[in-house]
Amino acid sequence: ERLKTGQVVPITPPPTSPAIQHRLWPEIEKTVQIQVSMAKMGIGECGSGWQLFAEDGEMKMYRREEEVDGMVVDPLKAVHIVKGITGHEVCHHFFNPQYRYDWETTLEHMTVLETISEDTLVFLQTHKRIWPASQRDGLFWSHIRKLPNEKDRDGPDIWTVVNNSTDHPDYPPNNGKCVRVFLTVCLLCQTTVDPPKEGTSLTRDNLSCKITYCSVVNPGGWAPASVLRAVYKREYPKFLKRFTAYVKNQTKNKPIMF
Ligand code: 16C
Repeated sequence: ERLKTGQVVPITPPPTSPAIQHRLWPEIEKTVQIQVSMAKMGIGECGSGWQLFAEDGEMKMYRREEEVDGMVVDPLKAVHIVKGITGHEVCHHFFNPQYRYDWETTLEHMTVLETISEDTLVFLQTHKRIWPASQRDGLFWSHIRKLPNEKDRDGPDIWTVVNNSTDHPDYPPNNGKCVRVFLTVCLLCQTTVDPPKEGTSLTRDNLSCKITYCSVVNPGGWAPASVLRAVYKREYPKFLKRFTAYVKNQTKNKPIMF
């Protein structure tokens, strides 16, 4: 249809999320772009010495040993392939607070401090204490997003959740019994559909989800390096196995959420 004289044509498309009005938005946007592009890089591509430290079936976990001011801040990158679920379902269960106590075993307490929009929340979490260190808490924004599938335009969308530490005037760090950790986490999920045979309908048996989980946690204060490395070597595999099993179980008799 031809434009009429004087008709106003919008230059930019309408915003997809009301979160863009928020003071944190520029940081959220930039962090999501960086984290997603890093998560998409293969293990070999980074050229920075990822070492495999845990493996179980399709799940592989890599780390780089790094320290900042004598504190262990080893970046982690994990990849997993899970059958029967979609990337949207994985991200939905990772992002939404209503499921968190079901799968997050290190958690003592969780509060949503702010709802920026339906796709962006600010969380305060306290975690279980690891002897002999002080108990930790974390304050972070969390953002869930659907990304276009550039390699297969007709294929399912890619989904991501990015969590990144922030501050809040009412909850300053290291104010009570907890030491504040600093975290940057990216969960990136890509669904593959194996087309059903002609005349049969699509079921969960036709789905598989490639999950990439990247995390950097700075303990924020003294914690013995050996204890810390022993804890994450145990806790990260436990988390990814338990969380993905949880999503499979939650979705098994439900309609597929693409
Ligand atoms: O990404 C995950 N969960 C998200 C939603 O909760 C979110 C949370 C990240 C938590 C980051 C770790 C906070 C410190 C926890 C202290 C560990 C307690 C262990 C208790 C064991 C009885 O993004 C999944 C997170 C999976 C967590 C794995 C554990 C990582 C340990 C890293 C070392 C932290 C330093 C602790 C210093 C004493």
